[in-house]
Amino acid sequence: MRVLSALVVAAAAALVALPAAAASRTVTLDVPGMACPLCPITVRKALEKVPGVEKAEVSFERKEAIVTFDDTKTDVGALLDATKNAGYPSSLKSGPPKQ
Ligand SMILES: [Cu+2]
Repeated sequence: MRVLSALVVAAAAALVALPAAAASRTVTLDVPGMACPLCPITVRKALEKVPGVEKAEVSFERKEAIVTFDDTKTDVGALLDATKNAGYPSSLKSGPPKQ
């Protein structure tokens, strides 16, 4: 049974290592509700809290958020929920179409 558990451990380690090779995806979200230069900080923090988000850049001037994420860990819906829950409803502006 020792050999078997070693195999299980190896398989689990391979699964953990796998997401590193996943494709990241970048989308732009329209965030029209940002009213002052501090709003983007709240939006960015909310997006960065979503597991799988690698980078979030939020522009107050352009009222948009550019988010790079691992699409095996999260999706656009989760990003939209995150900004909405932070008080800033958003919509998908550009990026590859939803699957
Ligand atoms: Cu503000």
